[in-house]
Amino acid sequence: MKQTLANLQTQALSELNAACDAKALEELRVKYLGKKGEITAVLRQMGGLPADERPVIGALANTVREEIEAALAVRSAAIEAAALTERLLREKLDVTIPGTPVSVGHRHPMSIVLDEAKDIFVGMGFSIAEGPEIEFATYNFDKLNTLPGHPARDMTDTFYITDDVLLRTQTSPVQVRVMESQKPPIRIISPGRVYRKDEVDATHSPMFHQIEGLVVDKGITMGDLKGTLNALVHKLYGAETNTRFRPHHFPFTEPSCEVDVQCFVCGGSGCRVCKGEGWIELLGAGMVHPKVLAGVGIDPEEYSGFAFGIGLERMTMLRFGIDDMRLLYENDMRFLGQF
Ligand code: 2U9
Repeated sequence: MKQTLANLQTQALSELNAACDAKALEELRVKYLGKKGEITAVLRQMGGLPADERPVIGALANTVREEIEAALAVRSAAIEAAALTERLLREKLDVTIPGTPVSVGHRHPMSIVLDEAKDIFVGMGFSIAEGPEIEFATYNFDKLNTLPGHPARDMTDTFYITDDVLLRTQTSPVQVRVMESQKPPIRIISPGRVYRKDEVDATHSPMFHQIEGLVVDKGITMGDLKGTLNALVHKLYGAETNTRFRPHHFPFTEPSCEVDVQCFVCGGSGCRVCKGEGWIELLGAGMVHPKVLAGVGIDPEEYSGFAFGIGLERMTMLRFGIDDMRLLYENDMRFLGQF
């Protein structure tokens, strides 16, 4: 029986060394160490041995079992290591292959120009004010010296919700609300959406955006207005750009003006962008009407102020050379992706 066990060990170790995968190893484990395996078979025959030989054979059988278990573990580790090496060689990772591009969005051209304008005004000490797009007619018109009967109040120009409530036609009611709640000095810009009953074409839309500004303090003059707006134009279109202040009329400012910039494309000689004029109309402005100041409880004898209004769409179109306003609203990524 000793010989049988010795033969079993030799045979098992040689078969284990020849095994080349986990499945073959498991079959060998069952064959030699399993419940119906070879070692168990030897132990079963021990009943027929003389009593003094049994412990000797039992101990030998255990030793053989341990040897086979140890060899199994060694072989199993070797097979696993070989499999890992083979896998690492097969699954080479090429870190130089370009990744899948992630498409990153960016700001709308109007947001780019708005952010730029905000930076310029904040740099000059202005704060940014906002207010409701649905307004009372009093705030949109009466408090801005635009009294009943004025053509701007007409049903054909303004979106009325009721007789007294409307979609604001300008952001000026925001400035009125600020003046009612804050004492001068006031330096604010109010960017936002406004609504007018205009037919859609290349330069009109029933919804567009304005940036309006207001400064109220003691001793504010037309010189402050010109200095501030010239600073804006120089930052936007270059320090060499000339401006032209033409007299105009607005009910809420007196005196009022329109401000043109010398064409930054042709330098004033006349081209497609300035339509041969040499000048481009950019914004409207003026000294806040004394009646508007008095209406919000600011004494026009003590304080004066200037105000201005710019169309953001117009600013954006001039800035990027866009010739049709509708392109700004269509969300066509082929167009928007260019800015
Ligand atoms: C208060 C007093 C006065 C705001 C002003 C303009 C001139 C102006 C237009 C520019 C192009 C509107 O977007 S547009 O169509 N705006 O010309 N706006 S002065 O004056 C104010 C505002 C608030 C209390």
